[in-house]
Amino acid sequence: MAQLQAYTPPSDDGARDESEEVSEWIEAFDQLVDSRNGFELSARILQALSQHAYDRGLSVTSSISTPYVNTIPAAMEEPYPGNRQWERRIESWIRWNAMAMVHHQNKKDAGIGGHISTYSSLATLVEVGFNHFFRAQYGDQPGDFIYIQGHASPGIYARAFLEGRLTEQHLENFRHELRSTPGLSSYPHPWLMPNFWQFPTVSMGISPINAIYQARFMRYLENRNIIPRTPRRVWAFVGDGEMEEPEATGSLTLASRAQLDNLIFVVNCNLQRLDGLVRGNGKIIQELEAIFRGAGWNVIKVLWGCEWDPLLAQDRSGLLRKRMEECVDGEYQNYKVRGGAYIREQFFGKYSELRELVANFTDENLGRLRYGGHDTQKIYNAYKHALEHKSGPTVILAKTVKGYGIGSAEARNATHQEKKLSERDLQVFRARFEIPIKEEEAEEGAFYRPPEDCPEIAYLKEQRQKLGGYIPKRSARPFEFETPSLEYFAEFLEDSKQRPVSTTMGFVSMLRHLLKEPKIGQYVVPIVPDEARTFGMESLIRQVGIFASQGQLCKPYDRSMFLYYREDKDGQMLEEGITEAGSMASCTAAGAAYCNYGIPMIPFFAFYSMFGFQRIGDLIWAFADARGKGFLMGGTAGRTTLAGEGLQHQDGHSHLLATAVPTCASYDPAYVYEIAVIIHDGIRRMYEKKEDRFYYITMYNENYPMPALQEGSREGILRGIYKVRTAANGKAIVQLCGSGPILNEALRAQNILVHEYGIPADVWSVTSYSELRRDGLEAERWNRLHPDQPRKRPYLLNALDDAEGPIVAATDYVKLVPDQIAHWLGERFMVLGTDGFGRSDNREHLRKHFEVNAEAITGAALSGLAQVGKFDAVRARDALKALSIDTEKMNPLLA
Ligand SMILES: Cc1ncc(C[n+]2csc(CCOP(=O)(O)OP(=O)(O)O)c2C)c(N)n1
Ligand SMILES: [Mg+2]
Repeated sequence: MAQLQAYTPPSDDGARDESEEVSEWIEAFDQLVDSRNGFELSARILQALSQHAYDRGLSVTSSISTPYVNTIPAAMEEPYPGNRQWERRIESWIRWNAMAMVHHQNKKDAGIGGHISTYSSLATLVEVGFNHFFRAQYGDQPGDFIYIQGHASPGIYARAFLEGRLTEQHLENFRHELRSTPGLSSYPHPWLMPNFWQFPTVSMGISPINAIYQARFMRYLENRNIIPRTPRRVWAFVGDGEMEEPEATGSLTLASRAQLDNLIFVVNCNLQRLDGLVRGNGKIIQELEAIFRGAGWNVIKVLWGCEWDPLLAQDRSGLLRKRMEECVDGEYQNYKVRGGAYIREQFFGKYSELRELVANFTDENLGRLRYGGHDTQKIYNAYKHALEHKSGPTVILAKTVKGYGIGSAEARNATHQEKKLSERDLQVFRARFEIPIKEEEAEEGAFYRPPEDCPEIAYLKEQRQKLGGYIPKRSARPFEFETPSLEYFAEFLEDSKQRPVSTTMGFVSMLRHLLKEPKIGQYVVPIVPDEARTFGMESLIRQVGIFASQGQLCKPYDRSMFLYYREDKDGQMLEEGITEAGSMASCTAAGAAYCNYGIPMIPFFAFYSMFGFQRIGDLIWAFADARGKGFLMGGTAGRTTLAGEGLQHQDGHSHLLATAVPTCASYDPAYVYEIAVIIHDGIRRMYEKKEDRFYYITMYNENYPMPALQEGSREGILRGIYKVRTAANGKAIVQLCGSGPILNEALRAQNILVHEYGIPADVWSVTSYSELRRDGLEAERWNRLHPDQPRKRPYLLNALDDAEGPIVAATDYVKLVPDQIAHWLGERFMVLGTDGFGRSDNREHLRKHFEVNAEAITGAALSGLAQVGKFDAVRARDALKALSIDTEKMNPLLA
């Protein structure tokens, strides 16, 4: 079994020839390995030797990547347990149907798209999983979670077709989701196929990070005894190109730190991405190995198929290994594109000894030397090892060919974009995979449906039965849920007794209180990306502890203090460190747990609002696709309320981004009781009423006395607008709207207007412009579609009812946020907002700069009144001066 690595002696002329000495050492070592228990023993001895060499001052750096051969030597493999012949046929039929689905649709509807080459490289990797590994359930517990490369969806549909779960009509309607018959979505989207897909994966990098945090969240639920511990695994099939995304590698060390042996990555290393090679001048597999090993993962390389085993066994000189090592991916691509004769010349031909090694091979046979990722035996053994590996995650780096089996497109740079096959390619495909359909049918790209009673289909079904059923499958597991009554939040509905507090403080107390709720407290998951102290959440750390998979391995220095930094095996809080992306992935695992585990976990993910939607918007989009529930809490919100921090920190637009997510209800509350009402109702709607939605709520760090909830305001708070202070002296002739702390500026403006200018104004708190807009658009749509029916009126107009005069809306967000309702208010509506880059200064100066302070609101109200002839224009001009408004100053938009 022992192999000599090609050894290069030092180039020095006078140096002795060391190769013999090296051979002797290797031989002795081989004897040790071959002795009884020698395998483990020799590994330990090597380690001890390496430590000793280091102590003696020798610089023996241990390489982070291993030779370019399979990690599991052939001699250690177990035989394949399945019926290879049937499995090969099944796989071939799936390959054909997957290809036909895309081909077909693009012939019918040019440009509709779809992918052939990704699945053709992935097929064997997933088929071995479907036939032997992926469990659909563990007793009454959910089974494995499988994240599949999004672009491989046709293959997954094609399998479900053979399983009898999808009909031919489904396949006919791949990417035709808007027809009267059932359609199939382009990629895995739980929103679109809620009974099929569990995890959205198609945006590159989202799947790897979500898979890691899913596996971690599984441990969290187990450690907290919310679900029983099972051997359940998270499998993530990802592309080698996809691994370039920062999200894909950014959280790898968490997986090893948290010892996630429930996590298996399979990287489909077809060496190519969309445009061409991932690493043409290097080797992506070696690079990935180094990254994963460096991050503490167990790495299994599956590079070479069984045909290579005898060649490697004869490679006494190590030249074959050397050749494998020295070729870069660009050359490996060449071999696949150009075929056997080229391989003989360029790969083996470089060394006469290697040319000799394959002298008996025909060119055709050389062309058929498979890579490991297409060899069931190699894949099976890799998966088996991965399952047996304890105390950490495993990655399988499987070498494959992109476009495998697709005649003229195999391994070519353009293969990713291949949508239609030529007649010739279809025939080649048919012949190569022995598809039992007629030539004419093949030309059409017809689907192949095997007879229901053929042994292959019986086998396929039986294998799935043994593993607990079909997968992927999304089924909303039923759960009981009772929302606590609003009285449970009573203390937050009262005033703060003149004590100045911030909405953030109010929220944190509410969260602490909710965590103690006897029934649902256990389901609450506070998540922070290293911002607990920023939000005053440190008391939570002590109250519920931070989840640490191994507990706290040291006695913290502050142990004697009341609020010490408590980490625990069953800690309830997820302190993710500085990773908003990771925190969002945790939020995603928690927010979809109601479905994946049947447990109504309620995430509260609190983050710096500037680093939320703007930074991790795509993860939030995927969260919505996954029908995620929970609360995103944007802290230190507002471009002028977060004082001092300046341009990169002051958020004035997250609400705009949140508005675009269909299932996200975004609120910008001014008072603690508003937050209490919104959270209470949110919990009820999401978990009791089972609505698939989530909330974005901004919270601020400005302290001011909080008033109490007034009777009759609840509906307005939830729907987006309600009156907080009616004009004291007579009927208001101008309306002032404020959100968040800017509501205080509106209230101050109300005083100035009445005391300095004798103008009565009403003040409204607008908790959500986007909810108002959605409601308005809904009414409008209904009216448009039902011209003969009585017209519906948007809630906004009902709320404002006979409110008179100009309406001035001031926000700590950009003007487009209030502008969402401009449409219904016409010229009456005047908007003040914080468009432009932030500045480091205090609130007073920031609000003056952005023209959202009480003076700016007063000035706008007077201007507006002057325009409609209700206030003298010259007096208005003078008022602006009196209010210290610099009318000639540069627009803050570009200042
Ligand atoms: C975030 C993101 N950027 C770009 C794309 C477009 N895209 C789709 S597939 C692909 C290449 C994928 O390469 P790889 O991950 O190696 O998968 P393969 O198809 O080779 O298996 C790209 C860039 C995307 N889906 N998501
Ligand atoms: Mg690839």
